[in-house]
Amino acid sequence: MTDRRRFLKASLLGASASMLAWGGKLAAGPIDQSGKLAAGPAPRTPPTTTARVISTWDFGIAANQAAWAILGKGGHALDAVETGVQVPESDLKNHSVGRAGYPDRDGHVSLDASIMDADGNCGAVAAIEHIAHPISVARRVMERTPHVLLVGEGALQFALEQGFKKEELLTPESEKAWHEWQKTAKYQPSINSEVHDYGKGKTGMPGGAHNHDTIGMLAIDAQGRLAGACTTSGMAWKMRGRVGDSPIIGAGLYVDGEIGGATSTGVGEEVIRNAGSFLVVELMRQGRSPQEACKEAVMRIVRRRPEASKTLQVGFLAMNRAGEVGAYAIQRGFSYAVCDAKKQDGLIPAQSVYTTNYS
Ligand code: SD4
Repeated sequence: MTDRRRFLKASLLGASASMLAWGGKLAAGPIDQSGKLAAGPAPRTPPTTTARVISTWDFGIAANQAAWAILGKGGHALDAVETGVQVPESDLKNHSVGRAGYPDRDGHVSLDASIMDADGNCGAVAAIEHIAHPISVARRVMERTPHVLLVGEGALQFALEQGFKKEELLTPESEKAWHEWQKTAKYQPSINSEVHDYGKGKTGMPGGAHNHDTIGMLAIDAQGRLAGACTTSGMAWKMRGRVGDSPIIGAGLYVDGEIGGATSTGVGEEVIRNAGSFLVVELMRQGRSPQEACKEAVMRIVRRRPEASKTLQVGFLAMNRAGEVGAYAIQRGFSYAVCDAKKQDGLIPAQSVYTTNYS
């Protein structure tokens, strides 16, 4: 018997032995005997109709309250998340989302955003400039084009065709910070781990703000519908054309109506490498709680790059369709805001791998 035939025989024997151990039945194919699509694995959590919205960081509190104005009246989760994340997009004190975001290394404010509903509908824009609410352009991509993601010039062209206004998003304060940064021109994402301290200078950033932080929001409405949104100006002083995790469906945001949703913040390259939000949702599908799923997704990043992960931040936030919430980060200090009928201004510190910061 040749080596190859011996190998094939051994593999077949191995396969039938494991089938016997399993019960000897073949898994159902995608099409059942009646010609219908066979169902996927059963969701493990029953759906809730208790409306709830959660989002990343302390600026999520105000964003959640805007979303709650819709959810609390029985509105749609998709409308809630779009409206909610528009709050930090408009906030001039927030230098990591929307207008007044810190620019790239060449001085351009370039924004990333994505939105997704429970049925797998999604839309995103990446590296879009001059549009104050990229989340709304992302929704238009979802609803009015056959595409999922538009980038750069094409995204701007589409936004203008849709009636969005072309604006200067670089504020004098952000421009000043950029000039300050140019003195050293060193690209070094800070570990965004403290409560936002706009203007207090704690982080050593010009103006005192972090040089990145994204709002990721997940909502469930009174009809049990899930939706998510994510929007950011990305990493301050990034290379022109750099796109982070936030507009990448499966990285910065993922929603599956049968299971739940997840979103992320932190160094987007690490999230993309690990298809982070998709991973969190898939782990929930396998039966993990949102908390366990976020922790495991964080640990994948840490295990892959143990040394590098000591000096970077990634945080995941998730909610399953039962409305259970979980979060986990590499570094101490990631917080998330929770809002429902009982309490509209909850802010919860997330657990983390490291309890002291390495920066
Ligand atoms: C990015 N994930 O562009 C975003 C930035 C961020 O906390 O969330 N920082 O990589």
